Amino acid sequence: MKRIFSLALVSILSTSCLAQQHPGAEEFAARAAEEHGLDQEQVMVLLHDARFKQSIVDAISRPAEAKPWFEYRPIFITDKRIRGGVEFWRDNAELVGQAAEEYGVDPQVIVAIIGVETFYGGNTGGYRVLDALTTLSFYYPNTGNDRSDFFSRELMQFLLLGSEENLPLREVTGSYAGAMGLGQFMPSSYREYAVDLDKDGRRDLWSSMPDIIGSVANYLHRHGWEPGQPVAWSARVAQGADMALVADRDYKANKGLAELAAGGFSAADPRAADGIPDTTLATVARLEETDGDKYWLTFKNFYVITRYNRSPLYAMAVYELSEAIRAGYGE
Ligand SMILES: [Ca+2]
Repeated sequence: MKRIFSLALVSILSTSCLAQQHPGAEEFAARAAEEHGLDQEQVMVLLHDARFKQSIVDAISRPAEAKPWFEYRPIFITDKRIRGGVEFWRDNAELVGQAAEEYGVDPQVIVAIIGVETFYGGNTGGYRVLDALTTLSFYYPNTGNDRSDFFSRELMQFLLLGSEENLPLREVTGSYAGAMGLGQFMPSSYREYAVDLDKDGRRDLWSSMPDIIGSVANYLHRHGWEPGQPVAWSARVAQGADMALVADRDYKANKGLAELAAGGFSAADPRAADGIPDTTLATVARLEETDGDKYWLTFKNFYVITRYNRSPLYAMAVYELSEAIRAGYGE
């Protein structure tokens, strides 16, 4: 009886000691073992090496996407980023062309995503991914939108990715949210969508340009990109337009252009609609300019960009940058 009691006591002490390290870490490690067959002890040892970072908590508390469009746009649509995109495309013309062809994606959009995400590799993030995902799994700040479950799942995916890709989990760096490489793939996306385009047996999103470009193209392809189809049109809004047609959180293109026109939203430049059937599906996005709201008809391709990042500001920045790069490249 005495022995059982003391064993139980030791167990409680060790649990509370580890729990102080990272609250929930032990339960997480148990789940890693139970659901994914990972070694529970090894997971605990790894999590012991993870550091809580206040700077990560601060960063997730003030995302760029909380800004209005007129403040968000100038961060990404700059001459420097447009020129950088044209240069990146020229430097990697063959690969970009090959990936666009192979995955059925418009080349300028592949380039623009890498431009918005990391300035063509100039800034892939200096946080240890292990610290980022641990901090956001176990210490998610009270922002009214608790995403700790999401990050906890990504932390699990990160561990699985480590064994699959032979990644040094204590060294890999990325964004404050744990996104990795030139295309800023979260671990789950890395596992699901990254490709080994140079066929060297590894998916390397930091230093293999074929893998990087191919993976972004594959991501767009797998989410339903329609090559050569429209992304977004500036909209003309009729008097008394039906504001219930304006999308809020979900930008799925789910109404025909004719139906949207009947509701008061049509292409500001009618030439944009040349050759596009009025049954083509779209929705309406609203973006805040300095002089008031501006409306856009957005298509399936716009929705696909929101699969990369949910924010319509992000999707519009990628689209505008892609068009400017295309003009600069002379396509
Ligand atoms: Ca490779």
